[in-house]
Amino acid sequence: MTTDAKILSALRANSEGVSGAQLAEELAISRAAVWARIEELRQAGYEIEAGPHFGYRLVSSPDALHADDLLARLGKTRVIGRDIRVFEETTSTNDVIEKLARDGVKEGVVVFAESQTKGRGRLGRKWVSPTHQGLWFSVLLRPELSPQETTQLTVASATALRRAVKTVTGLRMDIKWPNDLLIGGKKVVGILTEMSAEVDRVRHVILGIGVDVNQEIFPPELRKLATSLKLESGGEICRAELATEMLRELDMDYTRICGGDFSAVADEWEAACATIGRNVSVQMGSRLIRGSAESLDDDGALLVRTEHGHLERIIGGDVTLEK
Ligand code: BT5
Repeated sequence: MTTDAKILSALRANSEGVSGAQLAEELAISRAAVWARIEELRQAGYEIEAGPHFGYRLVSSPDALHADDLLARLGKTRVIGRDIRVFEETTSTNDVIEKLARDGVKEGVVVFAESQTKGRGRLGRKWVSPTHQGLWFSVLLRPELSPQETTQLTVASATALRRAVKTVTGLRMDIKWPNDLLIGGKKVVGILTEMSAEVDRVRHVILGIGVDVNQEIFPPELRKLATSLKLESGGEICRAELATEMLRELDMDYTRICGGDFSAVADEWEAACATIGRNVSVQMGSRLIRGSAESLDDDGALLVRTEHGHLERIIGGDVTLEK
C-alpha cells in the first residue's frame, strides 16, 4: 500500500480523528511528511479537518476515483485488486490491460478510467462511457482454465457484481446470459470477456466491466435499453464504495472458480437468471436458434432445447428473451 492509501485507511478507521504523531509513527515518516501528504490529498478533493484535540479527521471524499483511496477501502484481497490504476481518460480499459498483460504484469491488476473514448462491447459494438458517471474498468486474470472454461469467468462476474450492487444499493438485478445485468428489462451492467489463448491453454483473460451508476439521462439510442443505479434507486451512489465492493466480490468468486467450485457459482447464477426457463432466440453469427433455455453446463455454456427437441450448447451469441 502506498503512503496515501495508508493515511486514508487510518483516517477511515478512526472517524474521531488521528494525531499527526500517531500517523508519523505508523507510517515511519516525519510529521512534516504527513502534513505534506495531507495537503496533497486535500488538493485531490479530500476534505480533511485538522485540530489540536483530534489531529486529522476525514470529513468527505471527492466523487472521483483515486487508486490509493480504492486500495485503502478494499484492504487485502487474494488476487483481484492487489494493484489498482486509475486513468482520467483512455481509449478502452481493456486496451490498457492488454498492454500490461503483454508486459508480463501479474494477474489481479485492475484499471479504471473516468472516461473512455473507445469503450467497446462485444462484436465491435460501442459502449457509452460518460465521464465520472459510471464504473468503467478491466481486470487481468491468468487462470488455469481451458479456453472453453472461460465462460465460467463471465458467469462468475455476473453473480459477483449482482451481490455487490445489492449490498451497496439494495437493488436486485436480473442476469441475462451471458454478460448482461438488467433492472426492469433495462441494461445496467455489461461484461466483455476477452482472451488470449493457445489451443488448450489460456494465456490471459481480460474482464471488462461497464456499470451505469449515476447517469440521469442516456443518449436517445439507449433510452429504452439502459438505466442507471441512480435512476433506479433515486439517489446518488458513491462510486468508490461500489467499486471496492465489486472487487471484493469478484475476488471471492474468482477464488471459488480457481478452487474448482464452479457449481456453487452456477447455482447462484441460475437462481438470479432471467434467461433460464424462458423461450429464447439466440443469434450465433448467421445462425438463429429458437428454443427454451434449460440450464448452464459445467463450463458455463447455456443449454437450449430447440423446437425439434435437440439440446444446443451455446457458448456465445446474442440472446433475446421471447414473450
Ligand atoms: C457489453 O457488450 O455489454 C460489454 C460492455 C463492456 C464495457 C466495459 S467498460 C470497461 C471495459 N472497457 C471496454 O472498452 N469495454 C469494457 P454488448 O453485449 O455487445 O452490448 C453492447 C450494447 O449495449 C451496445 O450496442 C448498446 O446497445 C448497449 N450499450 C452501450 N453503452 C451502454 C451503456 N453505457 N449502458 C447500457 N447499454 C449500453
